[in-house]
Amino acid sequence: MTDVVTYTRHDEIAVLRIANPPVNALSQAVRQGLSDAMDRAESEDGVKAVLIVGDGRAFIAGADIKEFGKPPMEPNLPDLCTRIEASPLLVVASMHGVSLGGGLEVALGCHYRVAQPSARVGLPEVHLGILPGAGGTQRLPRLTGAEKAVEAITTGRHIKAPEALELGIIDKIEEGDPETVGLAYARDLLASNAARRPVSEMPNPQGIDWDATHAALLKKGRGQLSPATAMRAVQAASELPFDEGIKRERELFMDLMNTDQRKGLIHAFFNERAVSNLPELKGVAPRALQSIGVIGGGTMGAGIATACLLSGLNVVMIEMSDDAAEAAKGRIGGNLAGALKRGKINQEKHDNLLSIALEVSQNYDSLKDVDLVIEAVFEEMDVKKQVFAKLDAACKPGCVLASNTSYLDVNEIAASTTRPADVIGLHFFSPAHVMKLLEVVVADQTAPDVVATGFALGKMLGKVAVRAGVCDGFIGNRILSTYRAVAGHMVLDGASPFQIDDALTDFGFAMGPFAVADLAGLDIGWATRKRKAATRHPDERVPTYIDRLCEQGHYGQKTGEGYYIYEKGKRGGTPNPKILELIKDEQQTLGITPRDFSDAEIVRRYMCAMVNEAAEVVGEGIARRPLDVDMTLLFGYGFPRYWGGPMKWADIQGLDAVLADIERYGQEDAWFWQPAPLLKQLVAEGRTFDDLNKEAA
Ligand code: 3H9
Repeated sequence: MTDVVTYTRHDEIAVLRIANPPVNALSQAVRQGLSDAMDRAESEDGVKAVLIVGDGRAFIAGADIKEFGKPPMEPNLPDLCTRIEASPLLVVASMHGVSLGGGLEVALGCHYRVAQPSARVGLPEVHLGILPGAGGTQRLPRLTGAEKAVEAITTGRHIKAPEALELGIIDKIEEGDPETVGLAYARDLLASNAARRPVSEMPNPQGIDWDATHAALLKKGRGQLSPATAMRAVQAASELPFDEGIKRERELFMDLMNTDQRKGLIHAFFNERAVSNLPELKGVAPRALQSIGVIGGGTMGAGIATACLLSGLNVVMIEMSDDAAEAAKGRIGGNLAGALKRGKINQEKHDNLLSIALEVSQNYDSLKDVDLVIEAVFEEMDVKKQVFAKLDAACKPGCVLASNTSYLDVNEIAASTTRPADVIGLHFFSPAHVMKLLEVVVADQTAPDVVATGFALGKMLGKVAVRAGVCDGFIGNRILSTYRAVAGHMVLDGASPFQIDDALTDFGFAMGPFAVADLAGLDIGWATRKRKAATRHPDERVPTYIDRLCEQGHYGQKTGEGYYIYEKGKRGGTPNPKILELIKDEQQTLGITPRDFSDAEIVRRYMCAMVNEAAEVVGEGIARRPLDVDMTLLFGYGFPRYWGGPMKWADIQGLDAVLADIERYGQEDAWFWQPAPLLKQLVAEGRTFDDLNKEAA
C-alpha cells in the first residue's frame, strides 16, 4: 500500500481513504494504493463491503494531469475502474467536493454512490483536449441515457448533486462527514442484502442522431476536436458490447492524447494558474481591500464597479454631474439586473448592492476612506493627470491609485502625483464585469505590495491577472496592433477582409480582425491613424481605404455599416461590397497588382507577426514570461484556447520554421518583418518559449 491511500476496518467494511493533496488527483501512487487496498479487502476475512472516500476538499479531481505526456505507469486507470467494479465485495463511493474526470470514473466503477448535497460531479476531459478514458463514456450513458451523457461529456460541465441524483449518476444525497455517511449507507445496503450493481452490466443506451450531433459539435467547437470525438465514444456505448466499447473509447482517447490541441489545452490549464504566481511577490503581503473608488461611470467604469460590487467590495463612484451620475447608476443597475437574471445574485442582494454598497458622488472627498481607486476617464494624458492630482489630494495615505489606461505611460501618470510608489495600471477589458483578463501594469516606482494588491484584487474579482511592464499598449494591445497591421498589409496585397476573417475564425479565433474592428468602432482606429501620422516611419504600410468609409460617417456596428453591413434584428453582418471597391482604388493608387492568398498563408502571416511582436515584448521584459503573453491573448483577445496561446503555437510549429518564415517575409517588407532578437537567440540555442517558462518558475 502507498501512504496516499490508507486502509481501515470498520467491522464488515473496509474504508479506503485517498489523501493526495490538494485535490486527490489519481497519481500512480494513488492508483497503486487503491489497487493494493482492494486486494487486501478481498483477502481479509469478514470484509463484505468497501467504502472509498477522499480526504480534504474533494473526493477525486481526476487523473493526475502532470503525468500526461510521460510514459504510462501501471496500474492504468481504466483497468483500476474495471478491477473495482469486478470485485465480489459491495463497493460504495461517498463523494464530497468535486468528483471530476477519472474521479467520477472511479465512482462509476463502484456499485453505489452517495454524495454530499454540496458535491459536484462531471467529466471535464474535453477541456483538456481529451475524453473520459477510464470507462466514463461507456458507464455514464448506461445511467443517464445517451442524450444526457453526450451533453454532460461534451460540455464538461459540473453537475450539482441534486441534478446528478435526478440523472441517476448518484443514488443518494446525505449531509454529514463523508466517511460516516458512507459507512451508514454501506451498512444499510448490506442489511438489505443489496446486490453488487456493476454499471457495465446495464443495458446499452438507446441511440440518437449521431451524425447530426457530431456535425453540430464540430461547428460549436470552432475546430476543437475533443467534444465531437467524445461523442463518438458515447456512440460506441450505444452500439457495442461494453468490452468493445471500452476498446473504442481507448482508441479515441489515444487519438486525442496525441493531438497538438491536447498540448495546447493542458498548457492553458496550468498556466492559467501559474500566471498570477509571480516569484517576485513571494512573501509580499497585499494591502487590505474593502472599498474601491471608481472615477468615471462610462461603460468601462460601470463594468469595473459592477465587478467589484459582485465580489463583495463597497464602491464609491465619482461622476461629474447629476446627469452623468444618474447615467452611471443606470449602467451599473443594468449590469446587476443581468446578474440577477442569470441567477448570480438574488433580489435582496441586488437591492443591497445598489442601495448600500454603491455610492455615487460628485465630490472627491467621498474617496477619503477607500483602499484603492481605479480611474476610468477619457484616454488623454492631460485629463488623467488632472484626475490623479485630485486623487493625490483626496485619498488617504496607502491608498492604491490605479489607472485603467489601455496604452498611456503609467510612469508619467505616477510622476504627476506625490506618491508614485502607490500608482499602478489596472487595465480591464470591456465589458469589465465579464471579461476575464486584467493587465496589472507595473511602473518604475510601483511598490511591491502595490503590485501584490493589484493581483489580490484580480483574484477577488475572479480575473486572470497578468503582470505587464509599461509601453504603448502593454502586452495585449501592443501585440494586437502588430497582427492587426499584417492583416491590413494582406488586404492591400490582395486578400479580402472577409477571406481573412473567415480564415482566422476557421483557425479558431472567436472573431476575425475586421469584424472586431466593426464591433469596437472604426472611428477608434481612424483617430489612432491620425494621431500617429506625424511620427510614422516612411516605410510603414498603412491602408487608408477604410478612412474613406469613416469620412462618410460609417463606423461599423454602431452605425450599421463598416466592413460588414448590419441589419437591425439580425445577428452578425454581411460583407459590405463598397469595401472591395475602396480597396481596389487604393491598390491602383499604390500601383499594387493584387495576388491570391491561401487561407493557410493568411493564418501563417498573421500568427508569425503575432509571435514576433510577442517575442519582442518578452525580450524587452514587458512580459516576464512567454506564458504571460499566452494568457493575455487567451483571456482578452479571443485566441483559441486549444492552441494554448501564440507562444505555445510557435513552440508546436517549431521556432526555427517560424523564424525562417519571418525572414522570408522580410524580403518583401524589411521594415515590418524584423525578426525579434529573442526569437533568433532561442533558435540559435535550440530552445523553446516553454523552456523560458520553466526557467522562470
Ligand atoms: C482525467 O481524469 C482523464 C481520465 O478520464 C482518463 C485517464 C486515463 N491533476 O484549480 P485550483 C492542481 S483528466 C493534477 O487552483 P480550485 C492545480 O494545478 C482530469 N493537478 O483549485 C492546482 O495546483 P497549484 C479531469 C491538479 O479549488 C491545485 O490542484 N479533471 C488537478 O479553484 C488546485 O487547483 C479535471 O480536468 C489534476 N487533475 O479548483 C479537473 N486538478 O496549486 C481539473 C487540480 O500548484 N481541475 N490540480 O497551482 C479543476 O477543475 C480544478 O482544479 C478543481 C479545483 C475544480 C479540482
